[in-house]
Amino acid sequence: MKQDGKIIKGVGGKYTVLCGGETVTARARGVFRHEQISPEVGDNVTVRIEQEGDAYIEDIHERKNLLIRPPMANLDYMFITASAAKPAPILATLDKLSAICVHSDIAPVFVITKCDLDAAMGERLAKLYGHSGFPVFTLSAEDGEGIEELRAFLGENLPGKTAAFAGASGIGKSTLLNALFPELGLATGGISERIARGKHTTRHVELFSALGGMVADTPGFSMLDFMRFDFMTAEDLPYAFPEIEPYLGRCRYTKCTHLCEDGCAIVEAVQNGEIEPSRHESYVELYNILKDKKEWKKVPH
Ligand SMILES: Nc1nc2c(ncn2[C@@H]2O[C@H](COP(=O)(O)OP(=O)(O)OP(=O)(O)O)[C@@H](O)[C@H]2O)c(=O)[nH]1
Ligand SMILES: [Mg+2]
Ligand SMILES: [Zn+2]
Repeated sequence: MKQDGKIIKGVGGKYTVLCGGETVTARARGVFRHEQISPEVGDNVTVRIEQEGDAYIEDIHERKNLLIRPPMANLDYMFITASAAKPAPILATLDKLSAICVHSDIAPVFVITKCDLDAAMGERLAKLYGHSGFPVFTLSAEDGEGIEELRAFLGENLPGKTAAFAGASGIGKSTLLNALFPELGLATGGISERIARGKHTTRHVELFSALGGMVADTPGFSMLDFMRFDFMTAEDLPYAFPEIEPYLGRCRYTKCTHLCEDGCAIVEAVQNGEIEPSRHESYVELYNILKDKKEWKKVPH
């Protein structure tokens, strides 16, 4: 018997596939390994269920997109989550993740948690990312502030779609998902006080059905996770920054790289306060990583 479904979890080569209302535990067929494709959470698949009850993923349907971190396929929304404090937000990481999402046709939404700890930082980040053209939610799972607004956004946008919450370890992704959807009962962890870092409490990506769509909790990033960045070419990069795109074509030199050239419309927009300086700094950092790369190379995973 064959059934179509969606992978909601994958641990140690065993995949949980949601087929209709039922879950099936399936293994991947060996053929995927030869093809260097591995099934990922979010994949739409065909499962073959044998008479003895063993189930195999037989086919992975065409993907809309695929991310390495978090390892997921077919995302529509990414809730890029950062905390106002403990651990402090790292803008370069947030900008990398948003660039990867835009490039992959995933709509980024910024969520700033723990605003009870540092409301001013929450406001600063909201202004920064709001000005850069993204939806932003500031909230606190501790006192409930801002949770209803995010729930309303999800109620409107999640039906029929797949979303993930991603960001550094310890910023409160699982705590927030529990506040939004108490029935999930996700494990949450503390913060190591000495270094103010998370403890990697969430170990696996898992998709949950909610509000007529699907939403994933994901393991927090560590400091090293975003070292590589070869998902696109330097030519693609300006299009991965929505606030830069409107200025393209207005620079003095047609081959402008928008780093610091005279007559660069983007550099001018930074100087005029139209583009946020930290966003341009991230653009420059990513450009320098990508500039020697000639063509897009598929990253094995
Ligand atoms: N003050 C405050 N603390 C919070 C808030 N949200 C979460 N926390 C605390 O932050 C710590 C980490 O929360 P988690 O939800 O486990 O963080 P996570 O992002 O899921 O972490 P990983 O699973 O490691 O990626 C816990 O001690 C939470 O109680 C908040 O809004 N305010
Ligand atoms: Mg977690
Ligand atoms: Zn330019």
